[in-house]
Amino acid sequence: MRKAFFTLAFLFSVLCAKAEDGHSLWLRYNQDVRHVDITVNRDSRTINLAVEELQKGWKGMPVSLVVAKPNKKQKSKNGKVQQLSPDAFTIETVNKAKQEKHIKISSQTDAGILYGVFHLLRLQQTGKLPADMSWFKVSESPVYQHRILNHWDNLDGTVERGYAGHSIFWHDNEAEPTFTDDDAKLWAEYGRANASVGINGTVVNNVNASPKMLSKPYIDHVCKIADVLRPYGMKVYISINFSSPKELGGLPTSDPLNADVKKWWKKKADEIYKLIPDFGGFLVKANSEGLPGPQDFGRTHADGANMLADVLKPHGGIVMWRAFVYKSDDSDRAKQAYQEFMPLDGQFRDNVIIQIKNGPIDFQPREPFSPLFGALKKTQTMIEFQITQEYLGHSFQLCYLAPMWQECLMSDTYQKGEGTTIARVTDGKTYPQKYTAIAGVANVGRDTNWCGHIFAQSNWYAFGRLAWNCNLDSKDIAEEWIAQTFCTDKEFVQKVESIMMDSREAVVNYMMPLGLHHLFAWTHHYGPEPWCEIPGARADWLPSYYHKASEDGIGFDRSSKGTNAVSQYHEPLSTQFDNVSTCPDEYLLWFHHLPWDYKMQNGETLWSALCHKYDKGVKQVRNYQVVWDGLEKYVDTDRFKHVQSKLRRQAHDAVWWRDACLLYFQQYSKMPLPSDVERPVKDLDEYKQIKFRWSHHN
Ligand code: BDP
Repeated sequence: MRKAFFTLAFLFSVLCAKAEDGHSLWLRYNQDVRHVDITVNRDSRTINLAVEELQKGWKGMPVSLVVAKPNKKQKSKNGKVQQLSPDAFTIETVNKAKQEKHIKISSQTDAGILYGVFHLLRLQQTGKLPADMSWFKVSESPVYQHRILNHWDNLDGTVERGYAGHSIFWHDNEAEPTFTDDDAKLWAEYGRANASVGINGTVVNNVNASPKMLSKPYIDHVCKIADVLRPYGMKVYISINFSSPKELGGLPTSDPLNADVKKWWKKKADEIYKLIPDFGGFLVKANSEGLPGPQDFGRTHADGANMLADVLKPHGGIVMWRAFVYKSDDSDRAKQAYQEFMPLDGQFRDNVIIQIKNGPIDFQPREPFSPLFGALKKTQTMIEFQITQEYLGHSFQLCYLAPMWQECLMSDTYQKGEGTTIARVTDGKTYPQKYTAIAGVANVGRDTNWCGHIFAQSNWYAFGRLAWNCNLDSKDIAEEWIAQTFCTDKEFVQKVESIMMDSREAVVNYMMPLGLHHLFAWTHHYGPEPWCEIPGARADWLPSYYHKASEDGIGFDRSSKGTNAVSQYHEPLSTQFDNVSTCPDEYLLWFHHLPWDYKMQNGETLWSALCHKYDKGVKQVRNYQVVWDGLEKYVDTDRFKHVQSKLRRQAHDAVWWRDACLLYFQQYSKMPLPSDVERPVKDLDEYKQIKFRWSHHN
């Protein structure tokens, strides 16, 4: 083994000067300088980064980083040769008589070494390393091969549904993309943060893609981004516009079966791979919300996806084809993705993955899982979560999303009997998948603290951790994040963790409890507008399509007596959801339209239950304010005040949600508020006048 020594008197001044503005994320190492010997058996930019990281943070015994080919003869218990992920790593203490005692981090790849280093540092930062390291050994291997952030970044620098400032990738100069040294530095910091949680891919532009993305200057720019991110183990991907051959290439059509169109895409793919040999592939939103797609030419999603897959295949690229499709007709939007994709099962190439949002509608605070996951058997699927809080309070509100993602990943689809959870149908264990992947819509922007709200960082962090290991517990992830982002004090960790774990349920309660969905204000999706009417707007973009409140009751009847969306789920779920007495309360008004005086399991009326849920949500947030105020001594002033003021706004807006929704629905229920529910301070018309404050800073 080639031995190289690195002197580790590391300068922490740069890191620390900025530490408490949130820019350092969860990568805030303790500040004392140590000297540790590090040996490596390979020289590469990634290995150098791994070494640098240890220099910044490691305070234990010497470390050796060993990239080694896997031992082919290594068999698992059942006698089969184990297929180790290239990203897998082992950390173990080498305790041999003839060698200096040290920690060895080994992997097949440089990226695996970097993940191992971050893991070791995480264990140290969270106080999880044993006091006696003599017999320490841990091995890790990711569940999904591709762990990808989707940036909805426009080429003019704006970010669709972004609440943390402008794009880190694009400036407001559409003619020619430019970048500065500061941008490259930011991309490197972004790469480092992603590597620290195992995220290994990024889609750098919006799914609502401009054809311009495929023009030379933009591809060159992506090449620059790829060069910076590569050492961090990250691949870049782009979203493409399906009519690029026509819009950009000047062809008369973009029909995927047209020979010239195929040729155009092939040339484009070759051009991209010439510059970026490890380019990841394309993300495609087609025939969705007005975007072009193969159906414009009488072709299917499979025709479109396969044509692109064929041009990427020789280069090893993949197509992530989104299932977020719904037509403007009077059918139930929640059923449409299933209806469009089921007939195509088995028709997609092996380098196409269908990217499905967790719920059948659209990233609502709570949805049942999309039935498409349990349906497709001969088609590779992946899940798309939304990290950016479009529907969960933007960057104004503290809402830790991991419990929601875990709820979805652990949902049983019953696709192949009990235990076929979403995690297991997307990780290739139920039906084989050549490629496995998971995507999260990023919440990252140019704000100093990256995400607009310090606690929104936890969602970036948790997405990465769950993408690496979807079996991790969201509570453990929260604790890890708190310990690294703030401090390891027990009282602090426990109290903040209880706020975080409660926070998604609180948002559901004060926004849309009991299965209500899409009560959001037109376009910005922040405040309540159950009354919203826009002349000429698509019915399924208006809240009344979803809540269907009238004097006879509230809720969307998706039971067998209604749209029969329940039939898209396997048994026993189908019957469970169909039957109002077995349908879980949290999905009640998702699947059923019920009278206001409907008797709930606990004996109260539906109206009373709804009021209590809304009121509870407000109380939950007020409690966060009290708990946070009691934790001042543990947090630096800037971050303490930042969170305090965000919570103030959250409490204010939770009241807005509760009062506006209850007053609106009360017009139909015509029932009084229960005596223990706080009274509104304004009348409905006043709530209707409230305009959303756009600035993402308080
Ligand atoms: C919706 C967003 C819209 C996105 C769309 C999508 O409001 O901005 O373009 O999802 O996922 O939730 O394509």
